[in-house]
Amino acid sequence: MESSASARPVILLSNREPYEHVRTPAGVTLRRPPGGLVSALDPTLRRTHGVWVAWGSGSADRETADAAGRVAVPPPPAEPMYTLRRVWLDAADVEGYYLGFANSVLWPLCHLLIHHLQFRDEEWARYQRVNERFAAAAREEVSRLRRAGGPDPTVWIHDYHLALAAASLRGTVPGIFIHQFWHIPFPPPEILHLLPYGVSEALLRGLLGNDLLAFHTDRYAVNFLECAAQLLPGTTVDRGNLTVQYAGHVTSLAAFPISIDVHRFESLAADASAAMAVSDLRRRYASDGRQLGVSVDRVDYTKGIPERLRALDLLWERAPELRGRVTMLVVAVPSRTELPPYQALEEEILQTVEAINLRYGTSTWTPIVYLTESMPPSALASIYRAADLCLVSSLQDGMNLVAKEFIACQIDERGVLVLSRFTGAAEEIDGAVLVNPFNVDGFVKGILAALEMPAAERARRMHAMREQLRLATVFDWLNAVMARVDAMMGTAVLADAPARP
Ligand code: GDG
Repeated sequence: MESSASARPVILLSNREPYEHVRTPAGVTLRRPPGGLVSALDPTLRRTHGVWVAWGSGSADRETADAAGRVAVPPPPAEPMYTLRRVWLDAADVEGYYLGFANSVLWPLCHLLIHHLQFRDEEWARYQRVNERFAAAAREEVSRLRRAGGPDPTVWIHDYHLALAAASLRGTVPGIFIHQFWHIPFPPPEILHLLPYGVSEALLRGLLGNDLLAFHTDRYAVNFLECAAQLLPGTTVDRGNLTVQYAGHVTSLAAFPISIDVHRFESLAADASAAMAVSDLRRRYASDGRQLGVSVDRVDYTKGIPERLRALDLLWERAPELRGRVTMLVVAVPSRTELPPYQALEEEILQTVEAINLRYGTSTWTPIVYLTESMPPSALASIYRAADLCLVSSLQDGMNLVAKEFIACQIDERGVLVLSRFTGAAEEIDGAVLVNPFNVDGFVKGILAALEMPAAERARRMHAMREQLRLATVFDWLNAVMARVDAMMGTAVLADAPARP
């Protein structure tokens, strides 16, 4: 249907770009971020010949784009299908907008880890300016597409880096449908209230520029609604319908739990080379009845990595008979390494791993195998498939895709998922062993329950989780968002139509 949102060009705004050009000794090469989100959104942009507006972060991004920062993607030899519009940030922008306000204010605040919160006026000012620049780029792209004729585009903004873009666009591009997906938790009012006067209001006003504002769970949507009700004078909220009215405009709130490309992970795990890697991993780490535990994270204080290591330490201290019975493969890829809390965390993890290995390790057993190199998805899939248990211990996590990747790759249905109850995934998935990472004794009990779980019970739970996941892939998520946009645009058109006699 020509007028449906799914047929309209999408102008997508996100901090990270889907194609990055980097200069290497061998010349300019193209890099694609490994995440499932880009692979899910890319087909939508291709199908609708849309525009992706993002920070041009690659070292060769400028020389591969035109004067306005546009580059047709996918690049040759593939047939170009949509436009990547790069937004240029200088070092001070990256410092203030990205490392500063986005990752040292909004990130800790939304994850309720407020001792990491570092607010600075200059960074807030940069954040505002960069958001304005993203909005200006999107505005130009809307005008360009409108001049070219065809159906009107919709604008889809992603995440906490761009909290102010929607209101800026709404004020200057009338009649455009704008929606945003917030990938991390949204905090309750007393936490958002910790921001200086004016800042929380500005953030709420920015997000209320959206027609639809979506989160992973109802809980985050309700938190947003309560923040608007309590912290932004002049709002009218409807708790039943999850809407917020402000300055004559209504924003609908919704929950769409994100997922992964389940089929891709299943295929990677079932591949012949994966089968070889799995036998190799099991021979090395899980022979003679020994179990293999895994964890995969970006090194981030929200992921509860030290808490996980402390629980393992306590497990081996209290149950000496389990020494040598389980090996833990910890994949922890450094991220945001420019920021001091992330550097300190990396150091803390390394020291704790070394101390545990020194305390319990023997000539034939290393308790924790610590891997910090980013690995290709095929290697991850083998690790997930080989594992007897997977530990996800986030202190707070919007969704957590690792939990879903583990389930998808468990094609032998031998593994147990030990999952923090503070993840969006825990609110959706039925069949994991839920733990509270702040309660070390309970966490140890959870790991013990997983280690001792009989094979039949493991298979039953994993089978159920795999079935559930197959019905909720990232494409289902995408379709659900688009269907909601369609429904809302249909409603808007009907509301504007003259009354029939
Ligand atoms: C945010 C929210 C929400 C990790 N190491 C490697 C690697 N990874 C991949 C994993 C997974 C991804 O990184 C991490 O995703 P998460 O969902 O766990 O966490 P965030 O990065 O914090 O993502 C989160 C998500 O947005 C989506 O909305 O679920 O709550 O915080 O896909 O596999 N991938 C590869 N090699 C590695 O070494 N290839």
